[in-house]
Amino acid sequence: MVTLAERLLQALQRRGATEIFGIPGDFALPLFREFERTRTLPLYTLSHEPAVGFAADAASRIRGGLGVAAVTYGAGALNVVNAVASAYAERVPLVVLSGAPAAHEAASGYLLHHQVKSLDSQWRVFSEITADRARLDDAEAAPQQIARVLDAALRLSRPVYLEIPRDMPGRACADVPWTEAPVPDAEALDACADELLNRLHDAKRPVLMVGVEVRRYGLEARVAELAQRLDIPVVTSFMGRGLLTDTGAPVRGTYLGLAGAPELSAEVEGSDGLLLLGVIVSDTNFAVSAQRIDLRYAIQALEGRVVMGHHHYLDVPLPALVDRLLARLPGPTPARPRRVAPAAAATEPLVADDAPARPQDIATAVNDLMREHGAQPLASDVGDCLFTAMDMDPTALIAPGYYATMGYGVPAGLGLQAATGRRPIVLVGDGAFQMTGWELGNARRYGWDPIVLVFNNAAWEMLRAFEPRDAFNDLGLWDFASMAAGMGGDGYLVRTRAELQAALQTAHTTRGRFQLLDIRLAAGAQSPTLERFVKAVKRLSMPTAGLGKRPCRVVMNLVENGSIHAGDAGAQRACKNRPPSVLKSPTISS
Ligand code: S1T
Ligand code: MG
Repeated sequence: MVTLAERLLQALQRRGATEIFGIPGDFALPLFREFERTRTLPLYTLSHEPAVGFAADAASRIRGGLGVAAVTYGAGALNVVNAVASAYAERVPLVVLSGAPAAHEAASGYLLHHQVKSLDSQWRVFSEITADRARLDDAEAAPQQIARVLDAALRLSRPVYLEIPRDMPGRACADVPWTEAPVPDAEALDACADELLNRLHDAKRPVLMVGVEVRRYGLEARVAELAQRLDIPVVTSFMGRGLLTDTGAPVRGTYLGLAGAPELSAEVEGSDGLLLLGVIVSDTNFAVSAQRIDLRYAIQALEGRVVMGHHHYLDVPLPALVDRLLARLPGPTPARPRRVAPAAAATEPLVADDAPARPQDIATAVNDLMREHGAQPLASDVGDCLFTAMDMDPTALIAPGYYATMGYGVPAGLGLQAATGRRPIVLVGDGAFQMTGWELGNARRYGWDPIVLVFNNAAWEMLRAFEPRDAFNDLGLWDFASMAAGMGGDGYLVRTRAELQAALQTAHTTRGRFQLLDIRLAAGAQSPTLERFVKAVKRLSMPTAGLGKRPCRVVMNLVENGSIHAGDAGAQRACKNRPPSVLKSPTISS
């Protein structure tokens, strides 16, 4: 007899899952017992459910396919909600398996432990943060339900939820069918591909920007080839940083608006044919633009739709679109050789002296390490560590760049190593480490040995940067270096650049134990990218009410001294009778 749990595990494995992260509870014990009996997928238990969700998310992001988080009903499942919400926002096919009361318990008439307002409360919470759901309370219906829900996760690249009453895992169950994705309309696909290529052909300054869907649908190699054949400038979105790294595609860099390289930002914002391929149109990707990008003239291919001007093509899966475009484009000819990826910006090696370590020194030290020993995957938390990652050489990077939840970095590093066997470098601030850094205590029993760089500035610096006067963003100094040994790793107290270089070299050569560099940063020390980001956000948030009625000369001064920026609607109104060139924002230098 093959049990329902075994069928579920086989179906997960067929759809790319390579492990399960979880924390059991009495409502989930029969399910976890089946995990252990069948050994279809390795089970990694962690210490707190947010980390279970983040690790499963990271496993999916780095290798493709489904990530799997298994939790108990109520206290466990509701603890993982933030990680699932992050996966929803960032398009990650994460599968949540939750234990639940057995049929006879649900019918007992008692209020059950772990229950909230009603037995369905949890189901309703997850209906808001998942693309599909099923309660596996009927072994006959279970195979179809499992197939429908898991295939929705992959097709939509979103989290899904399976609730498994504890009297069900051991029930006999038939095999889970494999459902083929619906075939899109060929004629509509052709019309869409033709119009898209015509628009790019007619544009004087076309640009290709790639985003997270390119990785979620496993398209990096094909999109790299498309970039070659289109022969136009290629950039990544902020969230898409690290995409196409291993493909040799000629990616020029990451678009960061006013917080990034001015010439790259100008090329993107000045494009009259901006192709957004799998790019989430979010504030973190576009809000700090000097020149507001008029998306009406962009070509947006996202969530199975393509929008060009007023034309909407509604059923265009990204893989099918990319294949249609490739079929229409001849490969590079000898006359037009393939573009090569620009070499990473040559940064001078770290000066290993007694100067205090700064965020940009961490970027330089990591670049030195990767240039000497090869690229390493990065798992980054939210905070200045993620802005600092923008100055690291392009390499595989996983981070919640849009939903922007803290606590992701360390569990994501563990999930990355569990799923791929590759040793990650984890970038995490002291505030985020306080949330989930303790999961490192689980590394030893699974043989994981990430290198963890703690940006220890004793503050929620990203918030303090906007309101330096507030005391509530100061955290006091925690001695993380001393805590490492108690969790089974090695800790290094790093204050200077010489200590940073030495500790990173030692960490690199030490395997089998996690390595934690507690890098003490001066109060207020910020990466150049965060500095530019803060300046840009402050400039964009300047109150400009009534500006349209001010004399253009006055407005030009405000724009020239950086108080407001050229794209502001009020500024444009004030100078509507003057040539557009009179309003020119100064480029921001750090
Ligand atoms: N809680 C959670 C779970 N996620 C968040 N993003 C926040 C709160 C708000 C928040 C930020 S950035 C930030 C907070 C509290 C400070 C991060 O501090 P730390 O990890 O020490 O990094 P750094 O000092 O480099 O800033 C987001 C942007 O709203
Ligand atoms: Mg901090």
